Parts: sequence; structure tokens; C-alpha cells
Amino acid sequence: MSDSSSPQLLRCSLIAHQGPSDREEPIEEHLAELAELARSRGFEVVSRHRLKRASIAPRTYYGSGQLEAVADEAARRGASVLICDDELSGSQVNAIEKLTRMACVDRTGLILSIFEQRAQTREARAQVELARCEYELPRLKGQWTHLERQGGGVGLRGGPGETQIEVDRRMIRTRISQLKKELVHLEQVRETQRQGRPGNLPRVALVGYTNAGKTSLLKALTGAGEPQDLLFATLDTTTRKAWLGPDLNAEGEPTGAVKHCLVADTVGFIRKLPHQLVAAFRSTLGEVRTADALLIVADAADPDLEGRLRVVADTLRDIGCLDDHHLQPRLLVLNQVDRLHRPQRLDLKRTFPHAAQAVAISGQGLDEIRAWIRDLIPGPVKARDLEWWELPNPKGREAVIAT
Ligand SMILES: Nc1nc2c(ncn2[C@@H]2O[C@H](COP(=O)(O)OP(=O)(O)OP(=O)(O)O)[C@@H](O)[C@H]2O)c(=O)[nH]1
Ligand SMILES: [Mg+2]
Repeated sequence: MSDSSSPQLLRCSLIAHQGPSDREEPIEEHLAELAELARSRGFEVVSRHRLKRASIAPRTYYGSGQLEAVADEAARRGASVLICDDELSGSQVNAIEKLTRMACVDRTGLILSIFEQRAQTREARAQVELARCEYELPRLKGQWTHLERQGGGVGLRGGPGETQIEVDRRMIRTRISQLKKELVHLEQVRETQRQGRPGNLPRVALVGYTNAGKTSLLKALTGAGEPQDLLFATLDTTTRKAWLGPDLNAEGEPTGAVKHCLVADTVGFIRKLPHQLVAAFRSTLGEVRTADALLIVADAADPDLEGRLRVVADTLRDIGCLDDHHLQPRLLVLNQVDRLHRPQRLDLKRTFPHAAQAVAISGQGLDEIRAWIRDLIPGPVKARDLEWWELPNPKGREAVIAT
């Protein structure tokens, strides 16, 4: 991936819809996150726009007048792509492209293309392609409407466009079933590998919002991993062995027994993680479901820490990791506390009394994390209550973020 000083970067402008009851602040946060996603995909962001509108325009979502004004400004700044924070239908994307003469991508399409760019293993590539096919399938119609009109004319059915849609749909459906079969096979391979791992070592999975510092923590605990300041730098699950320090008896003397565990780094979560990706990554996320314990890594200095923790809790719930039958022990790791002042850290201690505060890049706080994992060995796992931020939110995920 090229860095932000590269001359070949494609320029883009970002837009988000603001309804009459939407506050400005969360939308600005969403645009800031969209800018990070765009940067992670290699775009240079030249402008951001909140488009106010009482209701969604069915054809262009944002309304043609505002879109034309944005496109003029974007073109003046050399942008050729519009990235929209809202989920658009295929025909809306087409209408926006036609109106603005710019390429248009929605948030889900952008996240999918980051995943496509990063996927390296066969499994990750198959998972991402499956998600892409599921995303494109309902959008095909929009792409072929011009042919429908050409071939069929008003009131006629079964013109060449219509036939082409059917052919395309069938091809995508065939590909989806091939990919699903391949993924079942790859999951069996993964299961065999899992069984081949040293049996008595507990497995701890690192989970959390993207860019929180999971890979940095993997590196600090195991020596492996390449942290990067990019969203979704990690797609493939990496499992490495970590040394947990010498075993101590009640008097604090070493017993001579050395304790290890396996630590798995996983793909990060994000607000509105495309459901096609959650579904396609189910087997990779199986590493999280089957782990003996979770380290939930959060960027403590993020201004929306609580909103992001809610997203993590909701995503864990989506993948079956937060129900009564599946409540693994978990430690909240408030990482990056080096970016906070002491009073802020004390505040955090009051809000999250059971969390470990850490700095993955310097190793600060690691002893507490190691001690917590050591205490899990050799089980049995103790029952525990959900923390406040893990409780289901009756108003839904978006409501928490938006309020
Ligand atoms: N200041 C500071 N920066 C950190 C700390 N931990 C991680 N970082 C930085 O945060 C960025 C993201 O770190 P990663 O470890 O790649 O984050 P991640 O959660 O694995 O991200 P994804 O794999 O993209 O989801 C990198 O630039 C790290 O150097 C920390 O404790 N303090
Ligand atoms: Mg990572």
C-alpha cells in the first residue's frame, strides 16, 4: 500500500446523510472514521460533506442539487471518487455516478475492497470473495437497467438486459455455492490444525475494534506480528505461543514450572461491519468462539471508547460469544494509555475497575495481563456477570453510537 505522500493516490470526497433528528457530532465522527477507511484503502481525502435532507431521495439518496454541488467542489480539488457513509442500492450508486460523473462507492463497498486488498491466505480470499458475491447479487439489477430499457421498452419483459441479469445472477449463485463448499473444506483443515496444537495450552484470542492495538499486543506477548497504523491491517488469524513468566508459589518463589499459552490475533471489528463479512468470516471468528479466554483490546484514548466497546460487545453477540451458554472469561485491556494524562487514567479506572491498563508498544501493563491468563490455568472457568458495556442495548447498536 502506498503512503499518503505517494503521487499516485486517488483523490476522493466523502459524504454522509444528516436527517432532521441527527446530531452533527456523531455524523462528523462517522465521517472521520470513513476518512480513516479511505486512507487505509490508499485514497487521499480532499473534502467531507454532511448533506442535510429531511428524507432520503429514492433515486439518488442525497438529492441531485446537493450532489451536484459536492461533485463540483470535489472535481475542483482533483477528486474522481465519491465515498458515501450510507448503504446505497445498486441503482442509487448508478444514478449518483451518472449525475456526478464520478465513481461512487458506499461504506460497505469500501470495507469490502480493503478486505480484498489485504486477503492473503486461501481462506481469507475465499471468505472475502463470498462476501463480495453476496453484496453484488442484489445490486445486479441496477447495473443492467439501461439494457432492460434498450431491449424491452416500456411494458415489455424479457429483453436482452433481463436475460443478461439472469445469466449473471446464476453465475454469482454458482460461485457462492462453490465458495461455501471450499470454505467448509478449509474449516475442516483449520479444525485439524487446531487439534494438532499443543493440547494442554490454553488459547486466548485478542479481539476488539480495528486499530486498537491487537497485533501490537500479540507482538508484546509473543514476539510475532506486524502492527500497522491502518484499519483492517490484520485479516488472517495468527496464533503464537506466549510465555507467561515463571510460576510462583504462595510465598512468591518460583516453582520451576514454566507456563505458556497460545495467543490468537484476529480481524478487527467496526461500526456497521458488513453483515456479509461477518457471515463469511464465521469460521475465522470460530477461533474467537472456541478460545478459552478473550482479551478485549480497546484504544483507551479514543474519544468514542464507550461506543466502540458497545460495537465490540454487539459483534461478539452476533458471532455467538456473549450468550449465557458461551461466556468465556474475558479481560478488557485498555491499551494506548500512554496517550492519556494521569487524571484521565484515574477516571478510566473508576469507569472500568476490572480492566487492565496497558501500553502494548512499550510492554507496560503486560505483567497484569500475563498474571490474569496464568490464573486461568488449569481452570475450571469461574462464572461471571456481564459488564455494563456488554449488556444488550435495547435501542440497537446505532442508537448508542448516535446518542
Ligand atoms: N501510542 C500507542 N500506540 C499504539 C499502542 N498500541 C498500538 N499502537 C499503535 O496503534 C496502531 C495500530 O496497532 P495494531 O496493533 O496494528 O492494531 P490492530 O488492533 O491490530 O489493528 P487491525 O489489525 O488493523 O484491526 C499502530 O500504529 C500501533 O503502533 C500503544 O499502546 N500506544
Ligand atoms: Mg492487527
